[in-house]
Amino acid sequence: KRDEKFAQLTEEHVAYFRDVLGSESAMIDGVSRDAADDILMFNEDWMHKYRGQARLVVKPKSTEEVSKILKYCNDKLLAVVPQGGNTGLVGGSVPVFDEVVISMARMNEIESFDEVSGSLVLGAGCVLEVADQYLAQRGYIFPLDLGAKGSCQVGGNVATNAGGLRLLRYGSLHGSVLGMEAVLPDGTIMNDLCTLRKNNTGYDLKQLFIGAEGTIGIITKLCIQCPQRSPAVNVAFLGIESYEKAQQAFREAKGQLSEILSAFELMDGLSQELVHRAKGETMPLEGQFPFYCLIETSGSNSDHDYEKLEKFLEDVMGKEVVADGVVAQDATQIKSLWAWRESISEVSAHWGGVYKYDVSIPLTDMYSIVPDVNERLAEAGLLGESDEFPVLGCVGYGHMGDSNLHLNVVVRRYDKAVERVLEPYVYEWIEKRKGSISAEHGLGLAKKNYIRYSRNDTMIGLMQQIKQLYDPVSSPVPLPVVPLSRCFISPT
Ligand code: FAD
Ligand code: 2HG
Ligand code: ZN
Repeated sequence: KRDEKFAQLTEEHVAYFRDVLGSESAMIDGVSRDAADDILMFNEDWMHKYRGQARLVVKPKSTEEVSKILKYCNDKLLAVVPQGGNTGLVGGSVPVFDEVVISMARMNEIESFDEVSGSLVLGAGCVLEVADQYLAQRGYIFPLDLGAKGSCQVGGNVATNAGGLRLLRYGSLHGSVLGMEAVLPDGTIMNDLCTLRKNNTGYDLKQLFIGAEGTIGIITKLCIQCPQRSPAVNVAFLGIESYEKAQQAFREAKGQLSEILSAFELMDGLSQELVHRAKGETMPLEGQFPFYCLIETSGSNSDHDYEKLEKFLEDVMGKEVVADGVVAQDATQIKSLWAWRESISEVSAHWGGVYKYDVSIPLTDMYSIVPDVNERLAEAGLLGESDEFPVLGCVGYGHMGDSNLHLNVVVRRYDKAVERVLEPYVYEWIEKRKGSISAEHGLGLAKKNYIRYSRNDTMIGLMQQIKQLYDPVSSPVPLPVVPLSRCFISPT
C-alpha cells in the first residue's frame, strides 16, 4: 500500500525539475502530458515481472543536478528510485508505486585513467561494456564482467555489488572501488573520490554504498582499480558425470592452473538443453552430460597457458574426473563457449516465466537444492513434460568458484501453487545450511521480506540505524515487514 505521507507529483514539481535540468530532453514528463509509453521502459524491469506507475523520469547530467533533485524531493516528500541500466533481477530498479525515476544514463563520462596505476575515474552511468572497451584499448580490463554488460551501468554494478563471471580472479567490488562520489537523500554531496589503493583514515564510508541498492544515496562517480588485461585468454568446456566430480574438477583446476585460472562456472544438463532448444545451435560436446563446467584462464603467455590447459584436460580425463572436454581454438570459439553459459539467464524465461533464486551455499551441498526442489514440485503434481503442468524444470548453474548457485525454476506460466511450494521452502533450505538467500543480486523488492533468513535481528537493527542516519525522512522503516527500503523516501 502506498504511504500517503509521500506527495503526489504536480505540474509545479515538474516545472522545478525542468528548471534544474535545463532542457526538455533531460526528462520524460508524464504529469503535464500522457507519456506512459515513453516511460514504460523505466517502469518495467528486465524480466517484465515488476511494473511501477512513475509519471516522471529525470536524467541529470551532473552531480550538482542530482543534488538539487534529491534535496527538492526530500523537502517536498517526493519518493524516488535511482535507475542504472535496469538489468537488476530483484525488482529493485523500477518504481513500486509512482516514485520519480532518477536515470543515471547521462552521467556516463570517463573522466580520467592513470595508465601506470590502473585507476579509472568515471561517471556512474557509464555502461560496463563501454568502460571495458575503453580499458581494452589501453591494455587494461574492468575487474567485473557479467552477461548484462552491454546495458548495465557501473553505478548499478556497485549499488548491487555485482559479482559476475570473474570474481574468482579479481575479487569483489568492495576491493576494486577505490573512491566514490555519492549524493545523500538530503542533497549532501559525499566526495570520497580517492584514486589511491590505501586510505586508512577512519571509517571507509563508501563501503556502505556498495551493495546498498540505492537505499542511502545515489552514486554519481567512481574510481575503480583496474588490472592489466591478460594477453592470453583460453577457455575449456567440460562434460562431467556428477556434481561430486565437478567439485574434484574445481580442486584440480585450482591446483594445476593456479594463478592463470580466471573463471570456473557450473551449468547443469537441463540448463544446456534449454539453451540448445531455445537457440537451436549445436552443443559444444557430442554426448550429453548431467553437468558442464566452463573454465577460463587468463595469463601472459598464450602457448604456455594453452598447453597448461590441455595438459590439465588430459589429466582430469585420464583420471575420469571429466568425461569429455574441448578447448577453444580462437577468440570466436571462446565467445561461443561463453554464450552457452551467459545465455542461461535469458533463456530460462523463454517458456513463459521463471522464478529466480541467487544463493550462496557451502560447495559440498551447493547443487543438492536443485534435485530437492525438483522432487517437491513433482510430488505436488506441478512438474511435467506437457503443457498442463506449470513447471517445465529446475535448472542450476552459476559461479561455482564462488559457491554461488543460480536456481531458476522454469515455468510455462506464473502460478500461486508453484510459489507456495517454493517459498519459504527455498529460504529455509538455505538458512539450514548457513547460506545466503542473495549471493550477488541483492534484495530489491523480491527478497527484502526474506532478509531474516540470512541476517539476524542485531544486524537488521544496525542496518535500520544506518538507514535512519542517512535517510531520516523515509525512516523509521516499519518492522518486521520492511527492514530495508529500496527508495530514499520509501512509499512502502
Ligand atoms: P539497475 O538494475 O538499474 O539497478 C539495480 C539497483 O541499483 C536498484 O536498486 C537501483 O535503484 C540501484 N542503482 C542503480 N544505479 C544506481 C546508482 N548510480 N546509485 C545508487 N543506486 C543505484 N548480477 C551479478 O551480480 N552477476 C551476474 O553475473 C549477473 N548477470 C546478469 C546477466 C543478465 C543477462 C542480467 C539481465 C542481469 C545480470 N545480473 C548479474 C544482474 C544485474 O545485471 C546486476 O545487478 C547489475 O549490476 C545491475 O546494474 P544496472 O545498472 O542495470 O542497475
Ligand atoms: C548469471 O550469473 C546472472 O548468469 C543471472 O547472475 C542469474 O538469471 C539468473 O538467475
Ligand atoms: Zn550470476
